[in-house]
Amino acid sequence: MKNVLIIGSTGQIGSELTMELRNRYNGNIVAGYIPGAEPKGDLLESGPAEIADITDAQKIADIVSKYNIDTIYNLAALLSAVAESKPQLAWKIGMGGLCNVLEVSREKGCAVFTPSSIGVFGNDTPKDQTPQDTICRPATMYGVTKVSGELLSDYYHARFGVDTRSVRFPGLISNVAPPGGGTTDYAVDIYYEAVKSGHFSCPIPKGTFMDMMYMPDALRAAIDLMEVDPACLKHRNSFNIAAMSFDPEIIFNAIKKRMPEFTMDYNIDPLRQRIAESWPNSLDDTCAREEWGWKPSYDLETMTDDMLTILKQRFNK
Ligand code: VAH
Repeated sequence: MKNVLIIGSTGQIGSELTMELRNRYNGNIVAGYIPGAEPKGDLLESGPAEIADITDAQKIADIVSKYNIDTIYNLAALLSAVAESKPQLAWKIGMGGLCNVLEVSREKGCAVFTPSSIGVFGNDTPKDQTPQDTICRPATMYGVTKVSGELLSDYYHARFGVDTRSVRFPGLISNVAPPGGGTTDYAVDIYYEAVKSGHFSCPIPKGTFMDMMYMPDALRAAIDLMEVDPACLKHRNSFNIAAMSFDPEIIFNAIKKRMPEFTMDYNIDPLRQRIAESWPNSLDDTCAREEWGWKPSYDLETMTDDMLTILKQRFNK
């Protein structure tokens, strides 16, 4: 029986990952949260929940012991744009928190999934079909925490045998919990505005391509990687995974094809523009495909159909 702790269970990934894990496994799937971000509705009623502040190592250890946790999904992080406004807090949560999770896992024998990001790449990285193994000199604190997290997680595997695994998520698009403070979040906001107001002011310039992925594919990637036989893995922290790459014009036109009245203009956010332009245009995810069978199910067309259908139902449009 699998017992899992999700730290950050009420965030954009955690709110859906926790439910997916509860649907798949019949053990203790514990929703870890912090005060002020309590689980609600199905997330609260469908399984155990505990306050799990990643900066409190003893609390994490107590939860692991109480529920006999064998796997930790560590989703606690400040996203890229917010992290630029609070770099010290981003480091404290991203790296101080990861140190706590890795130490508890070393002592208790837990496997650990900590998402990385295309944010590990910087202006010196090849932008098109970015390789799995390449230069990672990010220009953001978010990227610094993610590349440092990859290195520390690989160290804990090599030095102590902790089963650490990770994927480099592109921008994630979802319709459950809204994202908060990311550079790619325009690709979520555009769908909501198309349905709610019919107009979107885009903070990212035309021609700025970034890798993106629909949340159902992201959840499957995380779970599939954690379930695969470790003997298959040549890499661990962290795998490039990819699904689609687009700029604001392409996603706007995909929506407009379905909603002809939809309009968009640009109101550029210089910070998000600087961050977005430092990230790749597209990733090479051959290693994930070869080592653990990664393959996306959604492309821009099928994601747009699904997002608009769900949001129109939600907002009675
Ligand atoms: C962000 N959504 O924009 C996150 C993600 C690749 C981007 O890490 O910060």
